[in-house]
Amino acid sequence: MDLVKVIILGAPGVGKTSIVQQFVWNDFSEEYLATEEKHTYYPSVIINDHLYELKISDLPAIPYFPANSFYEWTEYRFYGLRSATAYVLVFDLTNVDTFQYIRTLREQMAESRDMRTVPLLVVTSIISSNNRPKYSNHLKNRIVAKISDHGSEITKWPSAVA
Ligand SMILES: Nc1nc2c(ncn2[C@@H]2O[C@H](COP(=O)(O)OP(=O)(O)OP(=O)(O)O)[C@@H](O)[C@H]2O)c(=O)[nH]1
Ligand SMILES: [Mg+2]
Repeated sequence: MDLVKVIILGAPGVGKTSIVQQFVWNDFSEEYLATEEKHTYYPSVIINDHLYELKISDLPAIPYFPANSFYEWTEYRFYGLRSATAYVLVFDLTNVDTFQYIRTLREQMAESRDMRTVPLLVVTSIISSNNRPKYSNHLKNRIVAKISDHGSEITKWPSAVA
């Protein structure tokens, strides 16, 4: 059985834990409990008749991606940041700083390890506008264009702006 190590990253409060718990438990809580230590989930999925065991790591927001194994050991021991099979980068569509945050992380990752064969998904949430932000198509297109430039893809586009 293949073990797929997935790490969820993003600025504080963008909905990382909510996305993981929705996926693993089909559950959502409006209560905000900041993640203060690593939580690991082990769901299994069957895709094309093949069984994969996922190891999903939900981490507290990290200020930077470790440039090498020395920094990983000293700053983020046991997070497994540099050995993940895939990354999910989460940002809040209503807060452009959170997009800048994952953009910087993505650049640090690319400097730190060869990302050519490492899947990276960008996922967006809408946290701070009661789920009903007034987004112009112009802003939406700019964000999509930025993500495309970055070689990533949107996996979940909130219906409120679709
Ligand atoms: N309106 C709305 N609220 C959301 C959504 N996703 C998460 N939230 C809420 O936003 C708050 C933060 O969500 P978390 O999942 O804890 O965010 P996080 O990124 O894990 O936060 P940290 O662990 O502190 O980095 C919680 O109160 C959630 O209920 C969403 O898609 N829409
Ligand atoms: Mg969290």
